Amino acid sequence: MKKAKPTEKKIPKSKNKDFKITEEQYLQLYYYMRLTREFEESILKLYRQGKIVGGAYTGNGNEATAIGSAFALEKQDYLFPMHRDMGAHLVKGQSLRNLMLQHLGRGNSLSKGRDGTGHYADPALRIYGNISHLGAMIPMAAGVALASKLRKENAVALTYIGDGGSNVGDVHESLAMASVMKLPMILIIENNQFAYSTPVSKQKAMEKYSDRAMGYGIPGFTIDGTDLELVYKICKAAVERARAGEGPTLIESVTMRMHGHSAHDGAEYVPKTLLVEWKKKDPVMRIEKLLMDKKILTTKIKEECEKRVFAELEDATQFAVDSPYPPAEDAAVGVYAD
Ligand SMILES: Cc1ncc(C[n+]2csc(CCOP(=O)(O)OP(=O)(O)O)c2C)c(N)n1
Ligand SMILES: [Mg+2]
Repeated sequence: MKKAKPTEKKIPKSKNKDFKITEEQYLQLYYYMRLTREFEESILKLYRQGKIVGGAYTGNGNEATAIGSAFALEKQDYLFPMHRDMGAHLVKGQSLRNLMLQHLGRGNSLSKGRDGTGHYADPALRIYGNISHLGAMIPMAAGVALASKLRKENAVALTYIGDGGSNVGDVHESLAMASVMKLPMILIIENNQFAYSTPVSKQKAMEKYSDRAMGYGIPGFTIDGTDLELVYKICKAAVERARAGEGPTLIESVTMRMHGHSAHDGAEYVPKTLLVEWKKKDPVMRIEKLLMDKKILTTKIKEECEKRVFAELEDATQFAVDSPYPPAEDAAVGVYAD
């Protein structure tokens, strides 16, 4: 039997850019990393105070993947984030107030209090938040990529799926269609070692999730998802390829789900050694160290950034807590088509 060709690993060369990150961009990235981490910590606190009903998810460990990938998009591009990608919402322009209202289920939230977390759509920002049914978002992204191509919008659709969710049939169908039609779509498989309590070793027979790309005839990469620069550069190359009409890219981002599946899950099934190992690669710590080493970040800039993050969070939290729940008589409004 012919040996399978390994998937591509290096960042593809760009005709016109080397994807250099400017100092200003580095500082923006750092701000989004800190904001995302602190926002999700606030969500956990609000959950424990009984102010959030349902689930409270975090992307702790996944911040570089969410932020680095969304940072590669332009305004006209479409984002379909998953439940670990809060940073992507923020980078694409979603306000902290809207995200807080959404999590607290308020009547003036984007889903008008009918759902929480990232379950909303904001067509103006071209953000279509996670659909609960794992896998169902990928055909949406492929469909939008097709519509956008037909409209000659020059836009790209970026979406994500977990290691577990990647096994759902919809994902295969969408990739089959997107690859043959050369749709401007990018799929990031967030391999965070677990799907709820199921480890990846019980989910796949192949070595890497990116090996699947070969079956679709598209480029596939497996990258360290805690490396913000690497995530950004690979995604920028994939965006460029998609925009040039060359079709989709599959990126496996390897990370660790540092918290339980949701706030109720103590994750006792996760070996502690795994968490200790991955803690050393904490993506927020990594970018902070990198920027300190590059002398882009100073103690003063770091403190200013923290002050800004905490002030913005306080404002958003207060605004959401003070906002009303939806009126009971509106429960069925907007649920069915007229
Ligand atoms: C089709 C489907 N099956 C099951 C679920 C319940 N469910 C929600 S999240 C989850 C685990 C997902 O794991 P993974 O895709 O690896 O993403 P992660 O939560 O690890 O980021 C499950 C089983 C669902 N939402 N949709
Ligand atoms: Mg997972």
